Amino acid sequence: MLWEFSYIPQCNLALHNQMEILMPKHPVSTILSLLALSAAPFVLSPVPRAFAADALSVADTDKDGSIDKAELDAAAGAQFDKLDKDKDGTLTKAEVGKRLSKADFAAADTDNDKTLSKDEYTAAAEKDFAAADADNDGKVEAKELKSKAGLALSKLIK
Ligand SMILES: [Ca+2]
Ligand SMILES: [Ca+2]
Ligand SMILES: [Ca+2]
Ligand SMILES: [Ca+2]
Repeated sequence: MLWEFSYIPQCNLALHNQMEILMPKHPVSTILSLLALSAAPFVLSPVPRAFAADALSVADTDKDGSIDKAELDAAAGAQFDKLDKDKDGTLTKAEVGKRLSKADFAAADTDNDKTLSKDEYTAAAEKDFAAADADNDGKVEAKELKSKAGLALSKLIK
């Protein structure tokens, strides 16, 4: 049985769909061990929600259930420092990884030097923040974090 799932790390969309059909037929323990084997948590659907919840728990320092502008800037700055592995004060595309698409990285790189300064990184997070703040109250709450812009924001602050 196991060999059928040995391709999970390279899982494509078709295989993913196929797996969702197959999985309920297997006992939970089997599914869990397969998940551990796969080492590819992004393949499974609950992840975006977890991402949003994590972003809130990381950024919401006053624990009021939402991220305000000050919390955003602090979280984006902290995340920038964490991502800046070589500590040169800028982020290359490699350091940013998949948190920004190529196009979004280029859009954030306003001085076009192929790296993001902390200001550029924070500005990109603020742009996502404004887009995610659907009710325009200056705060992004859990529900707003689950939107497309909210998920983009989550990737930049956690
Ligand atoms: Ca807060
Ligand atoms: Ca760097
Ligand atoms: Ca730049
Ligand atoms: Ca809001």
